[in-house]
Amino acid sequence: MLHYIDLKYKPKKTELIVLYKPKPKRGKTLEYAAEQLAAESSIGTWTDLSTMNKKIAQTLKPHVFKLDKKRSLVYIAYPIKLFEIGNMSGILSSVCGNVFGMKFLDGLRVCDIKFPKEVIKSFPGPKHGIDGIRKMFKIKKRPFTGTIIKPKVGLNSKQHAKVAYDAWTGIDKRKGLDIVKDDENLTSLTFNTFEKRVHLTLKARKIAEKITGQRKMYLANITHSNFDEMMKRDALLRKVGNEVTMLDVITLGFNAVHTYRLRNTGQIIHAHRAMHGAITREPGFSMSMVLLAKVYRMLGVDLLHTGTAGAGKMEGGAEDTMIVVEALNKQKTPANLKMETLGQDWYGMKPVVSVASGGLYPGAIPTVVKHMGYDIVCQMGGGCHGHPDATKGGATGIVEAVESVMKKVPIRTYAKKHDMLNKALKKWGV
Ligand code: CAP
Ligand code: MG
Repeated sequence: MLHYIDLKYKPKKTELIVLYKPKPKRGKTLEYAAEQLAAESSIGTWTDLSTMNKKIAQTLKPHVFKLDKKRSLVYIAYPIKLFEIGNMSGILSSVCGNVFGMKFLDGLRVCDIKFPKEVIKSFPGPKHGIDGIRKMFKIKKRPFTGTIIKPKVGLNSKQHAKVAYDAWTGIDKRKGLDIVKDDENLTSLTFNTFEKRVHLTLKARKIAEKITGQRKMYLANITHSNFDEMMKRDALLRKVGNEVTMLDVITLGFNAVHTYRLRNTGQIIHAHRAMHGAITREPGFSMSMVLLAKVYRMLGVDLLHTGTAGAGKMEGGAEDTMIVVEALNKQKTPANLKMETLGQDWYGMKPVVSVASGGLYPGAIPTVVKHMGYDIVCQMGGGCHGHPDATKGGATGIVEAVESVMKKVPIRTYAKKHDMLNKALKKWGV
């Protein structure tokens, strides 16, 4: 049998490094887990093989170069030749594949993968990134404001467009939001077809842009399990001049996201991560959100949902979100043992905009910005349409909350002279 543990081994810069956190069943050691993980994710299996030879072992064998028994961490370096570059599905089938099903494990987390330059360079990355989006929509350095039309599903196309208009223009037709987004489960429904919705919503956008003098974004959800149908919707968006498409990137799969990006239709890609919890949540068997975020940066999305630094309704505290934001918008990140990340050099790949969303309300914006910075989208559905003065009041309340942060005025002080923000704070607090 081959042995993979070599704690004297120094990983090469060209190798792909994986950080595993296994929970072996009773009676199984971390060393045993490490050997099994290394074998199953590369050239080995449960027994020795007559077809194995010295050359394969010498050139392709991964090395377990570090074991952290206290934290149950296993570090493995894989020769790059084990993988087809530019093939994310192939890479993940190796290092995040069968390993999750192995019966000696009670749990396993793939905490991070550090991708070498050759792999990073083999993926397109975001086409626009933060600077491209700011330039296209003429929005200077401040958080973008946005809403998701609510109810998630139920409004017809005309009602949808009306709510979008209210959100873009706000209470006094001056303080509206930058972004209106379809919800993740809004596709093309009998009472609200994609085509009619796009047509009417863009008509509303045109008027909203004219009266506010501001550019507005519509994030149209083209998610479909049939790629051809998705491309038809993409073609419609381009025909009518809508610049942003929204994809549910987990339910679509890596292939669809990568292929869509490579078609290079020029669209800004907003990535919604619905279903990520089935992959990222602990305990049990999971991959970290940091790892998923890195994967989607490589595949080429421009915006990605990241969590809200603990301020909203979804799982994840401030540190969990911050480490994801860092993986999305920095050029180089250091390893972080506490957060179980390996660090990454992006070799010039454009950054992705983090989207704070899920249970947010205007009073939460200072906390969100404090942890996530200015290059983000502050997005709220309930926190807009649940406002006492309806969508218009909610939109203005959100804009005023961002104003308070930008002017560095405490939000409660700012609310004293800003009615819509004041009402939002009264309803949902800070
Ligand atoms: C938010 C939202 C988004 C979540 C997804 C929702 O609405 O539209 O899908 O943000 O979570 O349906 O819950 P609310 P995440 O503002 O009304 O909560 O961003 O964590 O992926
Ligand atoms: Mg949603």
